[in-house]
Amino acid sequence: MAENTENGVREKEYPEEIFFEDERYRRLLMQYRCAILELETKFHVLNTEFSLQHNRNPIESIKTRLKSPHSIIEKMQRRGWELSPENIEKKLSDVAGVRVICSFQEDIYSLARMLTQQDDIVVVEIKDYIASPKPNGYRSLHLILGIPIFLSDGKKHMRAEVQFRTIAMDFWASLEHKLKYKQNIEHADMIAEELRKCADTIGLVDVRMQTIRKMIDQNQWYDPEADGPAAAGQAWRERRTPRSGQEE
Ligand code: 0O2
Repeated sequence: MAENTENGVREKEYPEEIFFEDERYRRLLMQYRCAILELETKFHVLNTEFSLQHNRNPIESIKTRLKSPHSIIEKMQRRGWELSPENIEKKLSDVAGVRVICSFQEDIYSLARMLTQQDDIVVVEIKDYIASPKPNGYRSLHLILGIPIFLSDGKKHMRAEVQFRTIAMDFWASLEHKLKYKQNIEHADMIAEELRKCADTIGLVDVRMQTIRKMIDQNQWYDPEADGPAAAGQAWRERRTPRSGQEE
């Protein structure tokens, strides 16, 4: 879009406006909003049923976000993709995002399994950064899903990203996010290394806390030092369904 200035006409882009002015972009964002609503409802239903069966809530909190027009444009430009509603749908998996925070890793996998077994959900991709943390220590289970939304003119599948984290992993990720986006930070390498060490500690503590909960639930003593916290973690990983195991 051209902008008039005292010096004449200067070219200035206002690409974000297209998301508010162009009906096709407005409709697309509305559809992603609907996908978020569908997912949120599914998680509330799962949480309600689980809490009746197990007498506790697996979900501590749910955060949702629709990627901003600015971030959509920035990502499309960065990847060299032409901006169009069709391309956004085809190329981006994270316009609709839902983050589910749980107390225990085991609950993350239970919820992921219960969700992905629903027959209207399409599993596009699973990235298990809990089993295989990123080199910086980042831990989280990411699912890219196709979610049906039901509109006046029919059904449509929208892609959405679900991130599952424990409370501790979420705490870590929010601090690490600050490091990533803060400019000119001194001792960045040393801070990154300290963060990575904290991520490892958090991973171990998450598993130990889970073992303690099991001891309380089952009224049984299990010596964490005997097999180590890693063994406790391994046990629940092996119990995972073939479906999620195969897709990693
Ligand atoms: P925001 O603002 O949270 O949306 P892609 O999604 O294809 O661009 P990638 O790396 O293949 O890239 O996807 P991945 O690994 O699934 O990560 C996507 C999102 O996970 C990120 O979205 C973050 O939310 C989160 N994430 C991934 N790695 C890290 C990490 O090392 N630290 C933190 N704090 N978060 C991470 P965005 O788009 O970066 O940001």
